[in-house]
Order: sequence, then C-alpha cells, then structure tokens
Amino acid sequence: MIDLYLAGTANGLRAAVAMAECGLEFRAHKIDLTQGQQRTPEFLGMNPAGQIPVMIDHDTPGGRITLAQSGAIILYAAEKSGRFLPQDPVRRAAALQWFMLGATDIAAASGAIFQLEMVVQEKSEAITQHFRKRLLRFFGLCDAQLATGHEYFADEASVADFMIYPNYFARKALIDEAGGLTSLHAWGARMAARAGVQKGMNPFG
Ligand SMILES: N[C@@H](CCC(=O)N[C@@H](CS)C(=O)NCC(=O)O)C(=O)O
Repeated sequence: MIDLYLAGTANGLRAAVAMAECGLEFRAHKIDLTQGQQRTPEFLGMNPAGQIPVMIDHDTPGGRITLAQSGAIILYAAEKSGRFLPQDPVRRAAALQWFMLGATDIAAASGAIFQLEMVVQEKSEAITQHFRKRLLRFFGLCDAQLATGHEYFADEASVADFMIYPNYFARKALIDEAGGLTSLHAWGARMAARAGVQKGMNPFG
C-alpha cells in the first residue's frame, strides 16, 4: 500500500494523477497548508523541506521508501508499474524533455505567479505580468508540439502529460484569457476524460 500526503495543488495533484494512472492503490492524506500541517515534527520527519507531496510505499523489495518531490514520485510510479515511460528510446527522450519543461519551467513560472499573487506582501503588477507572459510562452511551446499531430507530448500518454496537466488545469483562466492555444485545450479535454486523471485530480473523494 502507498500513502500519499498532499494538498489540492498542482504539485500534489500530479503525484495523485500518476498513482491513479499507473493503477497503484494509494491512500490520500490531506495536508492543510494553511494550518501549517507541513511543519509538524511528524511531517518534517517525512520531508525535512516541509513540502507536499510526500509518498510512502510500504511494499518494496527493500522495505519501505519515503519520497518527496512530485517529479520523483511520478517517475517512481511509472517505474514501479512499468507504464508511461515509453520503451522506444526516441519517444522516451521526448517524454523526458516535456516532463522537464513541466517540472522546471512551467511549475516554476506558475509557482512564481502564486507567490506574487497570494504570498508576497508588496505587490508588483509588472513582475506578476512578467511571469504570466513567461508561463504563457511555455504553454505556447506545448501547444505547438501538440498541434503537429501529437495526441500526447510523446505521442503516447506518458509521465510528461501527468507532470504538465495539473498546472494547465490550475492556470486555465489565464490560458483562456490569452486566447488561441487550441491544441493545448484539445489535449486538456483528452486528459480530463481519462479515468486515472479524474481519480487523481479528486484524491480526497
Ligand atoms: N518541487 C516540489 C515543490 C513542492 C511544493 O512547492 N509544495 C508546496 C505546495 S504546492 C508546499 O508544500 N508548500 C508549503 C510550504 O512551503 O510551506 C515538488 O514538485 O514536489
């Protein structure tokens, strides 16, 4: 059995989407970030960074494993299930390239917008706009890839799609406002129709 500690944020949800899509049974434990539950001694014992998501897999050949970082959890789920990391080396490389765009560029820009809109006290519209434009540029790259006949980033559904989808979902209003990006929206609809994505995006039932 796998225990997954998360909140309903893009970082948390992508771990749950990967678990569900890979067909791994997991128990979702809600961590209330607004109440500081990520800073309790018990939680810091699992992840000293004090951040969700955290996964504990009690059933591994070497005993149990505790893992943080949503990207590492997605890759762990893919390796454990033997799914969603394409066998073909070219597709696998493409999947990892788009996975990394999601993990570094997209997640970072989206996270910066969150910090600027919700956390930082001194507001700067110019800086916030900078990160909104930056995020839209990355989503533009995604759209261009999907527009050239790719149903998913690496043709078949892969870890890349699980990485990027929760940030797309969270930033849909901004993307809608920008207009266009029709291939990205078509992919978003394809993702939303998948049973594993539905389960992962609604981890607390
Ligand atoms: N790179 C990390 C980022 C994790 C992260 O930023 N988690 C946020 C919620 S989305 C968090 O736990 N923040 C609580 C805090 O920093 O106090 C990942 O992908 O897992």
